[in-house]
Amino acid sequence: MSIEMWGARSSSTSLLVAVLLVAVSLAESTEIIVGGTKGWTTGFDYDSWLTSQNIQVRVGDTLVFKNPDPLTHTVAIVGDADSYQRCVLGGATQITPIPAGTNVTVTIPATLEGKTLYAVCTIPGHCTDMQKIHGTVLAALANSTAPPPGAMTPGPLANDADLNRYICWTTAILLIAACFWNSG
Ligand SMILES: [Cu+2]
Repeated sequence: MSIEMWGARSSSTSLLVAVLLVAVSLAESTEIIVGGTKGWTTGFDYDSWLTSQNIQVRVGDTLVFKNPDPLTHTVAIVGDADSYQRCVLGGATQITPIPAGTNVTVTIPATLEGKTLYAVCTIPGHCTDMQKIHGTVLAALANSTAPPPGAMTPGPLANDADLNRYICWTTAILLIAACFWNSG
């Protein structure tokens, strides 16, 4: 009886660990909708927005640029602060058009770790109308918070039902043991 019980408990613990691993791996990369409900458009101060939302941009995160307008925007990368400030877009790279009503997703590469991402719209007049965003790229969240693959990790009881079942079985076993002890 007790072997069966521990078997059952161990499989529910494994399930819990698996669920936790999935949760941790999901938490490691964040999807950031640039501008929130505003989307990626002109006349909105993205740099103030990023600061006010206290958003941290990390390697592996995805930035979603949603075009809410009936015209095409782009998202492009400029390499330095001066070009970004003055909207000098001649050296812009990775220029990706975002047709009306569509989205473009940019995944932050590891090469940007510790550097500043400068993203702009290259449609004439849009960068100078504040359609640009910049922020320092932080390292991805450490994997060390998750147990290494295959590691045996003692987990807490999955939930109250498991705890109740555990207490129930333990009590039953003790009662039966006490009966045998008394009858013997
Ligand atoms: Cu634009």
